Amino acid sequence: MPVVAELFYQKGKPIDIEAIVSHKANYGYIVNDGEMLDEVLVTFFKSPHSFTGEDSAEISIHGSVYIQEKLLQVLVAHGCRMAEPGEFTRRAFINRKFDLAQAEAIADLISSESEAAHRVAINQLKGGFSSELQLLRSKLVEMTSLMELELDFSEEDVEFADRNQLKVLLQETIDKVNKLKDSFHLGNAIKNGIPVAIVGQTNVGKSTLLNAILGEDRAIVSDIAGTTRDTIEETFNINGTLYRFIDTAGLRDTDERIERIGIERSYRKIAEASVVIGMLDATNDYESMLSSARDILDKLDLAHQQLLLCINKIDNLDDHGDVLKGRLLQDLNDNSIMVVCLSAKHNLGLDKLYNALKLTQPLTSPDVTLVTNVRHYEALLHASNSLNKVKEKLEINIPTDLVSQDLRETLYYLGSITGEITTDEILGTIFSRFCIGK
Ligand SMILES: Nc1nc2c(ncn2[C@@H]2O[C@H](COP(=O)(O)OP(=O)(O)OP(=O)(O)O)[C@@H](O)[C@H]2O)c(=O)[nH]1
Ligand SMILES: [Mg+2]
Repeated sequence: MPVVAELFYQKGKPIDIEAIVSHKANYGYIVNDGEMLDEVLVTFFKSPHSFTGEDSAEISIHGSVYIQEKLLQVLVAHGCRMAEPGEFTRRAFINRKFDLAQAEAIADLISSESEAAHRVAINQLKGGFSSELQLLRSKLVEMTSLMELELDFSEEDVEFADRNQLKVLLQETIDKVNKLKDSFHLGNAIKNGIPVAIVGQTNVGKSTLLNAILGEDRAIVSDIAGTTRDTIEETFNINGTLYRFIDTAGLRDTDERIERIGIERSYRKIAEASVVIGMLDATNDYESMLSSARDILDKLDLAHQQLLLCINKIDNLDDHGDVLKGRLLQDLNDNSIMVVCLSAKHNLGLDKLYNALKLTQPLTSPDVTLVTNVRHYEALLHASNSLNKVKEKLEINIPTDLVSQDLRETLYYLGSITGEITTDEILGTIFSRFCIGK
């Protein structure tokens, strides 16, 4: 702030630092060595009412690259330095403007690519996740302190913590931690795109579909069976939800070594996907379509994955695939499977595919806390393990001091999410991922 005040002139003289009013845009000039550099607006933010909690100043200048560079030079010559990546947010965290999970939400907010990812980041920024963790921690602290009090009186053999009450509280905490931990699957999908694998036999039109969705010629399409060898992944935002579409090598028996590696990858992608688009070719005979659908179905874990069958190339049929769809649904006899008829090549029926995709996703309300950060997920995983150890030990009446050690461990992991317990190294890794100026 003093450096800016020194360079900032109003009505021919430097601004009086004592007279600065916080949060007010001031019109004037930047003057260096008696020369005017630009006409500017400067806003001062006095501590503690600023983003970082420290005194700060923002200068609005004209958009010339020359002015930007010159101003930076002048500021540096007067004792300023460039901020490190994430330094503003790091300072704000250190000055307790928000906790670590909220600081990380800022990075997520900046990089959010869809409405859903944005919503999750905003919720985390507002402190939704943090307050849930806070609640868990305070319950655990209460439990731990009761147990540790017992230790002080261990010779007298008293139990301050009612064991049954403790067990109930413990189960509640385990359930809550597990719920948060399990939300990572969806949270991560929302942040990085819900993985949708496009699979099926060769030449059914998988790559054509990927291109149709993206609206560009991303994957090579040809009538030669086995065109796609490696998987191709692209994210695409459909109606506010980010999907990660994965085009895969067509499934068939082959002696070709490279193609076989590609097919193995296809199977891996099927296993990783939340949604599997099983492509079928309407110009193939019905029996081979049905057996292909069954083959794909066999590879899925329907408790965690959704199958969406696409009957492609309906431009070759008079009824747009209605009869085929009816027969398939009847023969597969599984009402969790959706069937859509389309022509990827002629852009027919894509809207039906998008509607079906939307139905594959569990609805999330804005209030539901989703874990989207790998670091948080790992901490919750550790916390869950320690809590399970506490539970086992309580059940077999292991001495209090050993149980409370596991509780302390749980507190440590939960605290590491919000930054109550952190090391410089952890902070360094987190903030180095931010861009400069954030
Ligand atoms: N008539 C018609 N032809 C299509 C349609 N979709 C794809 N094709 C054609 O089918 C052939 C195979 O398409 P691809 O997209 O390469 O098929 P693929 O499933 O990716 O094949 P592999 O990569 O070999 O597994 C190409 O000649 C496409 O033009 C469609 O909706 N209608
Ligand atoms: Mg292909």
